[in-house]
Amino acid sequence: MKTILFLATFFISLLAFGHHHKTEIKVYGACGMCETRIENAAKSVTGVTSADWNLETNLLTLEYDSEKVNLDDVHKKVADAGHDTDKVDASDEVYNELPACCHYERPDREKKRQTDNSGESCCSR
Ligand SMILES: [Cu+2]
Repeated sequence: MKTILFLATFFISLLAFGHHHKTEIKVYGACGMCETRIENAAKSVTGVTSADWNLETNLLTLEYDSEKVNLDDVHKKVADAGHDTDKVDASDEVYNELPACCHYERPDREKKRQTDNSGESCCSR
């Protein structure tokens, strides 16, 4: 039911806005600081009009002009900022430079990771 509603909303917004698209991509993060970082990275792509990341679902809701935006660029920008997406992984260097509270769990990389926090985030609200 939720899916149907979501799809209906999606198609209606396509009709209403033409090149104005809305989509959700998965982006991994851990706290409010991550949220700001992720949203700013996404919005730095020309043509992205709105970016809203949800800490609980890890979904980044994007509104963008499909004539100007290649979604791959958004994935790359977000990964450059240190956050894995469902398409592009952040580099270990950038990830390691994030504040400790932002060290979200990386499902594929857990084995590689040797350091620090137990998974509790220090700055979540
Ligand atoms: Cu964070």
